[in-house]
Amino acid sequence: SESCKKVYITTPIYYVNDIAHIGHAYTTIIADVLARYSRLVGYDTFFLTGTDEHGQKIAMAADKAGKSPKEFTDSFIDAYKDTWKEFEIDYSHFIRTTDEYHVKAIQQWLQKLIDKGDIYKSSYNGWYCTPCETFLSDKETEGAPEDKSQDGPACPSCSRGTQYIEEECYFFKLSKYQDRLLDFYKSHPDFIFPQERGNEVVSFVESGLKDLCMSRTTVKWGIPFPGDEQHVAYVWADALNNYITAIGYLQEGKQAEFEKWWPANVQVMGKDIVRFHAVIWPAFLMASDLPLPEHLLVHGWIKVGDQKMSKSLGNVMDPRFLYQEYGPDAVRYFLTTQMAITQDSPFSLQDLEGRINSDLANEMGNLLNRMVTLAKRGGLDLVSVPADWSEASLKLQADAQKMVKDVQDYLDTYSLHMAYAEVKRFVAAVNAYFHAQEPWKLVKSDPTKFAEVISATAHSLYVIGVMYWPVMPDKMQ
Ligand code: ME8
Repeated sequence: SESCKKVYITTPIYYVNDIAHIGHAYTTIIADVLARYSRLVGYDTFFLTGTDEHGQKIAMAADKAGKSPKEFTDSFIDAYKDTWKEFEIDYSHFIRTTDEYHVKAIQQWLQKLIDKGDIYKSSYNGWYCTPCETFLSDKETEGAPEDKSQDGPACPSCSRGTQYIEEECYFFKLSKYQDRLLDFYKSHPDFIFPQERGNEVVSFVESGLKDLCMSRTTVKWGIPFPGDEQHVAYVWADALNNYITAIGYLQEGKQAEFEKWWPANVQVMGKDIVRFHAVIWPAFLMASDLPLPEHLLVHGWIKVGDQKMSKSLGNVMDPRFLYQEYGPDAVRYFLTTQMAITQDSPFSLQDLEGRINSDLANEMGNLLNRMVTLAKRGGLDLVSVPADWSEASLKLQADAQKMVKDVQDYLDTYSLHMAYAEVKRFVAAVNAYFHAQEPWKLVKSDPTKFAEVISATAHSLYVIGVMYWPVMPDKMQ
């Protein structure tokens, strides 16, 4: 039955060269809202998040801090977990790519693809962006300098300089999967939300895929390649597979668990990494004879001015400050209901405070307080269901039912801000109802009618509390 349906939701695994910032919190909160909603509906839900700990970028940051890479990444894990706890992130499992089960499974997976002939040894030369851990395509390196010791062309994703690398490496036959990928996009038009992001992916794949370098010899911090320890796995080959190793892939005694959860129903991420998830990841899965995820939910960037908020740009907001200043629920409310997932959105404390004051305090909080205060004044301890509902109350009830349906429809297509705009609209409708009924007059003149108005208002607030619970689990409880 529907209620037995399973739902598997993931976030990206974040690089641990620092503590989490609000961009990471944004993605993780969106995923948590979806996971809580899914549990609320009654689905059997698994929610995965974690950390991406290998690769050149982490190794360089560790070096700078004078620590070994593992000591370095270890030093951030508690802070990550504490931040998620503070923000009421109720994940089912937290994966670290340094976890032994993951390392072993990746080595087995690489061997599987080597045996199949989808991974072969050759050599690579080209430009590399370390902050993004990305090889630039031919098109992206047009106009590269003759002198390879200089910084190369700007990375198309982060705009920073790239470095020339030339080394022996193992390749994955990505080009082999080009046609199958294009067929898949065509037959699954709702694979990527929002659809525009899907169009970009299709034209990228249509422009031609080259085989992907899967190993590095000049980087030491990574998973050793099976049978060739000079090489470590390219960090994305290691990282993307976390989504399957976390639920038991290639681990003894875990086949049933793996088959229960895979494929993922929705994988949440920022638009910076959509190419990895919409091209490389499905190709890996095809090569492994595994089904593809149902949906990728791709959100825009949180910006400061017109720049992306990012650790390497040094303009990040610390979620711990927001937690202390505003508490988790208000921040979750702001991030998931006031920012359109489809767009880049500026983040400002002024906007956040504005929403707290108007939506949460004035509209919802005041309504609740006034209702409770009046109920007490009228001696009502228990909100009972009256024998007769007035026309206005019945209208409010119909409105509540429509709101619930609309929220479900929007959430089914991951339009969080549209969904919660419906709840907000209903809060306004309850306010209008409450004021029009003038219960402060009825409390003396007509106790029966008074009890009915309080009951309708209280029931409406209950519905609002349930619908907002995935967003504000603490306050709504
Ligand atoms: O890319 N606005 O890790 P990462 C919105 N390890 N979201 C933002 C953001 C911003 N300003 N900044 C970061 C990696 N994010 C890889 C992923 S997955 C197999 C490997 C969020 O630490 C957003 O979800 O750079 C983005 O995709 C992610 O953090 C990148 O995190």
